[in-house]
Parts: sequence; C-alpha cells; structure tokens
Amino acid sequence: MGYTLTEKIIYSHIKDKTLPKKNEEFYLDIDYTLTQDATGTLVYLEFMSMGLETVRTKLSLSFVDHNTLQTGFENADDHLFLETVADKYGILFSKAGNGICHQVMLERFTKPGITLLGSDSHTPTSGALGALAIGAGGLDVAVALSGKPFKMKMPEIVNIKLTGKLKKYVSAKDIVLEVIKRVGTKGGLNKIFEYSGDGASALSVFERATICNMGAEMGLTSSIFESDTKTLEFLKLEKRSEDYIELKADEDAIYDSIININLEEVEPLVACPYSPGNVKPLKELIGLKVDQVLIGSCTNSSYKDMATVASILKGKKVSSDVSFGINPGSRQVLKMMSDSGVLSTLISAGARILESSCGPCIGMGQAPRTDSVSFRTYNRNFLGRSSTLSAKVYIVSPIIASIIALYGEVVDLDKIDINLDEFTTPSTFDIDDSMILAPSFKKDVIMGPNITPIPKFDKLEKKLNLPIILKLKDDISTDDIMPAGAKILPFRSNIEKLSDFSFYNFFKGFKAKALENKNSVILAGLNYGQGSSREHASIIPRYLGIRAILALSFSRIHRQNLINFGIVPIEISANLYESLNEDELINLDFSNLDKNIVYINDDEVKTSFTQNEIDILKEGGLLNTI
Ligand code: MIC
Ligand code: SF4
Repeated sequence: MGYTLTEKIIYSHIKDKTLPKKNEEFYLDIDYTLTQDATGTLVYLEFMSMGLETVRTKLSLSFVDHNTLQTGFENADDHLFLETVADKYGILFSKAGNGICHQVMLERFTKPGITLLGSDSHTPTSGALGALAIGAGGLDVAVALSGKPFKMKMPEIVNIKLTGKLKKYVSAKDIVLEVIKRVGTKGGLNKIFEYSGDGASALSVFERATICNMGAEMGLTSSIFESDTKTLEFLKLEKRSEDYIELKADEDAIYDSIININLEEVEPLVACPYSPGNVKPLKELIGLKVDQVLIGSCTNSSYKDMATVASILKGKKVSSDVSFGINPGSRQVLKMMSDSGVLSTLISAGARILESSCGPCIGMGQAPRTDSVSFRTYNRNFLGRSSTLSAKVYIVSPIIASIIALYGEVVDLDKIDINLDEFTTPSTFDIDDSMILAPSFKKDVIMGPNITPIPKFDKLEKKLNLPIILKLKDDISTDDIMPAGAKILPFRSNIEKLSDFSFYNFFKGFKAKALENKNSVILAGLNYGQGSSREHASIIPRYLGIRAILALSFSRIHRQNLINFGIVPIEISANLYESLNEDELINLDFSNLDKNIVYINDDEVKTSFTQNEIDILKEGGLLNTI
C-alpha cells in the first residue's frame, strides 16, 4: 500500500516508525517555527519562562508584519523586544517592512518535506512548496522552540483532484473559494487537503500558495501540493535550487476521501459578508456599487498577483468613486514591482501604496467609510475586522478586484473585454536578505513598558457554581472574542489593557459583567473560535474569570488554546444548548474529569480529552505544568 504525501512527511518526523491511526494522538517533530509580532511577544515571554539558553529547532524565524502602524510607542517597543529576544536566543529576525511572514517564508525559507509550526493560522501557506505547515497557538509554538515535538491528532487526508484548465477571468482564488463553497467553514476540522491532478501541476507556486493559505478558512490542519517542476522553477528563481527535493504521493496512496474539481466549470466567485464561507457566483452581484478595493494580504500579494493587476489597469484609471489600495506581500515583491514598472503602472492608475505588511487585512489602517462596500483580495471578512462595523467586506481574486476598481461596481464579465496579458515570470528575482537579522547571541532583552508578564492562573476546582454570562450563536470567530485593529492591536503584549476590548464589537459590557461575577462560563454554538490562532482570545476570557466554555463544537486551534490556558472546552448536545439560558446559574462538576465525564447540573456529559489535556486542565493551564 502506498503513502500519501502527508503520510510521507509525518513518517519522517515521528520517533516510532509506525504511522498513527486516524484520530490517534501523536508527536510530530518540528523543523522550523515562525512567529509574527501580534502573537510573537507572548510566545517569547512563554519561551523565556522555560529557562532555556537558546532555541532548539533547526530554524526559527520572528517576523514583524502585523503591528507596523506605530501610532504610539507600543508597536515599536514590541519590535525591539522581539529583535533582542531573537538575537539572544538564536532566532532569525525579519524587520518591519521586509514583508508578511507567510510570503517571506515561501520566498526565502520553506523547503519541500519540512515541518513548520507557526503562531499564525495561515502558516499552511508554505504547503505550496510541499512542506507540512501547521498553525498553532503561541504556547504550542513556544514548546516547539524548546525542541519538543508538536502533539496532534492524525488527520483525515483528503485528495482534492484538480483537472482541466481555468477559463478567462478565473484564477487560483476562485479554486479555493469553490473548495470552501463545497465543504464550508467547518468542513476542514482535523483534515489535511492534498492537491493533485493535471490542474494542480499546471499551477505556479504563487497560485498554490493562495489555495493553501485559505485552507485556514475551512479549519483545515493544513493543505499541501506536491513538490515538482513548478517547485523547482520557483526555488531556482529564489536562488535556492539546492533546497529542492521531488516529493509526491505514491500512485496507490489511499485517501480518506476524494473531491474532484473540473477547473473548466469553476466560475468567478465572491465570499460575501460576513464569512469566507458565504460564497456566491460573482454574477449574482452585478450592479453592486463599490467604494473601496484593496489588493494584498498573505493570500494574494505575490509579484504575479501585482503584475496581473497591473496588466488589467495598464494605461487606465480606476473609478473616481473607488479608494484603491495595494499592499505588496514582501520587500522582494515591492522591489520587483518597482524595477519592472508594475508599481509605476499602479500609481498612474490611482493606487494608494501601502507598506509590505498585513495592513488593512487586520484593520491596521484604511478602515472604510460608514455603510461602505469594500472588495478585497484578502481571506477574512468577519464583521468589524476592517475596523468599520457597518462596512460590508467581500473577498475576490486580484483579477476581479482590478476590474471592479476600474468600473466602480460589479460588472457583467460577458459584456466586457479585458485583455489579460499572459503573466511572464521575470528571469531573475531580486534577492536581498539584508532586512533579516542573524542572531549574535550578545544582546540583552529589552522590554518596554507596554510589555507585561503573562498572568498566573489557579488550578481547576472540582465543583463550581457559575453563571452563564453570554449565550452565543454558531461561528463565533476569534475576531469576535478578541478583535484586532489599529486601536486594539498595540496592546497585544498587555493583557490588562487588552481585556478592555473583549467581545467589544457586539457586547461592550463584557468585561464589567465578567468581573462582577468573578468566575463564569460562556455558552456557544458550532465552530466556536474559528479564524485566527491568537491565544489572546483565550487568555483574556480566562483573565476575566471564564472557567469553561460549553459549545456545540470548537475550532481546532482555539480548542487547544483554551486548554493551554485552563478554560475547559466542553462539547454539549443541541438539546442541552437549547435548554440553557444566559444569566442562568449552573453547577459544573469536574470530579470525574479523569474518566472524561463532566456533570452540568444533573446532565452527564462525556468529554474526549486525552490524559495529557486533563492534566493540563486540572493544573489550570500548560504553563503551570511546565
Ligand atoms: C489573522 O489573520 O487573523 C491574524 C492576525 O494573522 C491571526 C493572528 C493574530 O491574531 O495575531 C491569525 O490568522 O492567526
Ligand atoms: Fe496578516 Fe491578514 Fe495574513 Fe493574518 S490573514 S497573516 S493579518 S495578511
């Protein structure tokens, strides 16, 4: 029996040489780690509390890409902290301006066949180069930095077979939106999507990256493409062909399921407000007036994306009704745009040029106006993520975004004729790693006043009588729990300050109510904690006294983050969910947690924690056990 690509990488990264069974827990050796500044400060505070002298991975990278607006001293303090930590403990440090972590990883570091763990949910972007790349909570990354393997469940491996050729105006973004349309935002839980077929082989690494990136929007553990001639082509351009190895699934590999997609049938798609899962054919929106168009983010900010946009806008001006912004994914992309004339074309067309960073994707600047319609090439459109609650954000490809920018509205593609110049890959790429600092192991760690220690949490009591302070619906995202944006993101290293903003977009009184009750629980529907890997969405509720969350289901990364910080994530039935109400007092009995039984009032609820998770929960969190 042959192996899938994922199984081959897992097999070469486990100690005992038998592949785990489906859903069985196992330990994966991690080669590389990545952090970004919005999650990284906590990762390194956690790592430092472990008392090691250096990191124990093959390669670790610390990026500054989220918090680069610097409206006060806070961001810059975080940057210096991260830089000095990297220097002291042996981590490569990518400075602000060098680019978005996932784009730079792809360009300069990821190799086929490696394992990568990152404190950002879009870490699987590196699957485009045949790596097994997984997003995780900060504490899990801190543990990996200390050289320990990553605990995970053996996922289901699904083969996504792409056949045929894409039609005009259809691109990689539409392929991944088609996949999301089919499986939904909850459809990827504990799964890895492995792409193959002639349609996959024809895609460049840039296009593969767009597809792997948005696997996060389905809750996937990861997404991966084979390492083939396109991979080699890309690595040659990045002057690192020595990193290439061919890596393919065996012909007779057995998958848990197969999804066939005929690319000829894929049409231009759009994810409508307020979920990346709300996918519709673009033609259903014909006539919709648009106020803002933004191109960039880790999903669509490669040189190819920017050159495609320029080929559509060459010699033209965007609509005067549209504010049109671009954020190139990396300094390499920006420099190549400048050298090739792509940048000049976009400036002439009316583009506002933003720094190579996450920018408006995480609400850092360019918040749209009240009640506006914004079309973006990004990956998430949760309510309020743009920093404007009343704005409606739609997600599309760079081709569609550029056409919309030209006309100021969604047009009927059958009624226009736009010449899409075939993108030609430049014969050389601009290689300059001077904004990536190598460690000297000499500097002292500098902590500005905005960086405060991680609070300590108590052990779990056996019996608790607590109020339900919030009853929520399905699909609550980490952006709902702990929003980002220019006002809030600067406090990612300051738990007390940050806690003022929990559930801020729809329940400003959350903190006061939580503090009034001292300890309490939250009740939620399906897929609680979807989206980002930010562990702040569990630390802050824990800090405000939340001891358990009762939900119909949890997203993978958030469930782990809750356990890591001592909040008990309890999956409950729909009947129990219906029968419980906000402000009701409930009895929680954890006396039989070792047997995976919790009592909620008189109801016996079976849980599925591993012994290790039970030990962590009883201790009040992972840090208490280390
Ligand atoms: C996001 O896209 O939501 C983020 C910001 O990149 C997060 C990480 C964070 O909240 O810092 C993610 O995707 O994990
Ligand atoms: Fe940055 Fe947006 Fe990508 Fe998150 S999704 S890493 S905020 S560009």
